[in-house]
Amino acid sequence: MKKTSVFFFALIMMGLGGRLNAQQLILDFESGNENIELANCWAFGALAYISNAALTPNLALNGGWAGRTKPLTNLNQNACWIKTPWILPYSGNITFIARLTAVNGTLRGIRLSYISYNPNSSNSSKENTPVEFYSWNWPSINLGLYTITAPMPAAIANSGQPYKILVSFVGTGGNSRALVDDMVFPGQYWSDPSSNCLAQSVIADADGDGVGDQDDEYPTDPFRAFNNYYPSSNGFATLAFEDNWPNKGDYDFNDVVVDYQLNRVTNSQNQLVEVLGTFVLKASGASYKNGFGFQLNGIPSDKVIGVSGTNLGSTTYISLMSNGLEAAQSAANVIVFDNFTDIMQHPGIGTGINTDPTHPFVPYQTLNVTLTFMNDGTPAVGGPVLLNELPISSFNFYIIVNQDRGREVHLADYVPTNLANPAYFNSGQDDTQPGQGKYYKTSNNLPWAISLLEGFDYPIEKVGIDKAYLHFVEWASSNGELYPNWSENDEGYRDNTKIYYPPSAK
Ligand SMILES: [Ca+2]
Ligand SMILES: [Ca+2]
Ligand SMILES: [Ca+2]
Ligand SMILES: [Ca+2]
Repeated sequence: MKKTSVFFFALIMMGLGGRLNAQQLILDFESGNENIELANCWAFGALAYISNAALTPNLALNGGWAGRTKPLTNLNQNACWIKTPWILPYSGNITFIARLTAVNGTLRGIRLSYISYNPNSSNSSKENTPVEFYSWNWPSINLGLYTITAPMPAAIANSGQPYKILVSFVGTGGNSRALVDDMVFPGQYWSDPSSNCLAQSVIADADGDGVGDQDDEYPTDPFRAFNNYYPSSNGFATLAFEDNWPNKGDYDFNDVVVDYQLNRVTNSQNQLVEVLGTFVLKASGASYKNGFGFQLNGIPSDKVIGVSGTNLGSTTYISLMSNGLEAAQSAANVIVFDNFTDIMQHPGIGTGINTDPTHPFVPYQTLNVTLTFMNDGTPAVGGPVLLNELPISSFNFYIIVNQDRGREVHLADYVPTNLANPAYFNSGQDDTQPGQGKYYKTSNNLPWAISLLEGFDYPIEKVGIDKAYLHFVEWASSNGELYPNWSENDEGYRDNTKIYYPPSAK
């Protein structure tokens, strides 16, 4: 076994053209056996390996072996030739050395052509017709050693597409042959010896970011590759808050209702480029002026370049840093809006917006918020953030009640920010117990905020959620084990007379 492995390793290393490095293919004939090169997709027409020992001493080229054509008796480029394997050509010079075997003949020359790959060809080699790009003739019929230098054509260099290079030897008159050695081709080996020497598959990648066009959701943008939507590319989740915290109050969960969709845009290295947050303001059954935002748990503020699209009207209770994040916070905090009623106007009757079916419906308003993590490939001063460092669970949403910055209301068991006022904890019905990881829950584990994946038909004004949703308390107090579908419209789950349905849903 071991011997076989070593043999195949040697075969591969030598067979890819005698020697191989990442930048070029080399054919120096030193294997002494053309079958080795043939097995690795080189091809030869009327040309054989010949050892220096078999040549008269003044004809020897470099090393122990060279290639020798048959007598060059016509101008047909398909008579005597060498053809490379499929390569991805790089820019640079094709070089080799050559000399004639005798001083006879009228004309001797070398022609170089490239052959493009056609995977759909009926021809088993999948080769298109050769295109000549270089022609050189011996200046006179002599035995001198010539170095041939031909630039890789710009049309194929660095194209990322597979080509072969065809080197043809031509002549008229006489019977001298050509000797050739030390051939160098700039490019990357791209044949597949295990598949009839066809080209390896090529994945089109127009922007060169390493993500193929088929998978790249930004195929012409090298700095972006993927969208990562929550809850889906065309879906919204819903946040609903009760603003009487730390008291249960009317517990109607309609004091701030916001639909949201997040898109964490990443590049080919799974680094966050930006977070696009779409927030649809739907209802605020509140007399308070409530704000809304979120903390990125575990993400320091210096990892964010900037924030745009927020609505921070005229109030002054929020202080921002130059990057648009809230000041005096150790983790990144985005205040999306500081006063709901600046954005959706109260209809002029009753206490709330879109929570009383007898009052006028106020059209929803949408805020598109962008958090920028990288600008044209450059991260913020704090360095890049990987997608898995910002799971959806690290979005820590909260409201700020009535412009009292310290009075934050978060989802159950989400931590307060640095600016929360600890005096509120364990007052009213709040039973926050940091030592147990318990936050924003009553002693009975009831929350003050919920996030629902598939939307939420919230209660009408001042009707407790437990009266509208008949299994809410069992669900919440069991930490979600009982009635996981409590919010669905199943028989016996809701009292529809206590739920607000917007006019379009009626
Ligand atoms: Ca790409
Ligand atoms: Ca891209
Ligand atoms: Ca309420
Ligand atoms: Ca309310």
